[in-house]
Amino acid sequence: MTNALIVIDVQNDFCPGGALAVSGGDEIVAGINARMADFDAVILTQDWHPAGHSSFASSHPGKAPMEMIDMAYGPQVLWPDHCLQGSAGAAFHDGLDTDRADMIVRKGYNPQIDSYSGFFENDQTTPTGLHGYLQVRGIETLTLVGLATDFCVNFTAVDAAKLGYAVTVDTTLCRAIDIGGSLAAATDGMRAAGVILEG
Ligand code: VGL
Ligand code: ZN
Repeated sequence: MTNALIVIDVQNDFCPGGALAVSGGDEIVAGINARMADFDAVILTQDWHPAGHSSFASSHPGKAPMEMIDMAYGPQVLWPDHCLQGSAGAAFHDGLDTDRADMIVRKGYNPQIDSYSGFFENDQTTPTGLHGYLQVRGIETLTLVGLATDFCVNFTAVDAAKLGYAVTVDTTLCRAIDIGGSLAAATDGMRAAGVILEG
């Protein structure tokens, strides 16, 4: 069986000093690099938003970061502006071994729809192409690491399990945003979907 390491959004904006910094986000980089050799394939995801993206609080007058809004596809957390296409904040953390990656999947480029998952945008319908890529390579077993545990790692893991992959999340190589109980909810949701939480 062919396996892949999926490295979620290890980008400057999610690391300390970044626009949407995740506490300890940079602590996982060395450990992720060290695990890359254990896999047949390494795939990176990269959050990649145009200016004025609908997930930014700045796009909604009177709204502040971390408030909720109802989008056409359901409730959405509003974020500070982050991971602007081509910006330093959207670049991978300098220490990440990006040379080892076979594939980089960008997501969140649709101005109207956020995309936490590496597989589908938040409408749960629009595909990124990752599933097709994994299928044609015969990859059936996935290990997920990266940022943030309760958003992009969670959504990617649950989608992957629904698509029929055997999914493990190495929680020692993830860090969470954890707003309003989001980490506990994500942990329950991943377990319920059949995701193995390691660490
Ligand atoms: C993420 C919030 C907004 C993530 C991305 O990578 O978990 N979270 N965009
Ligand atoms: Zn984002």
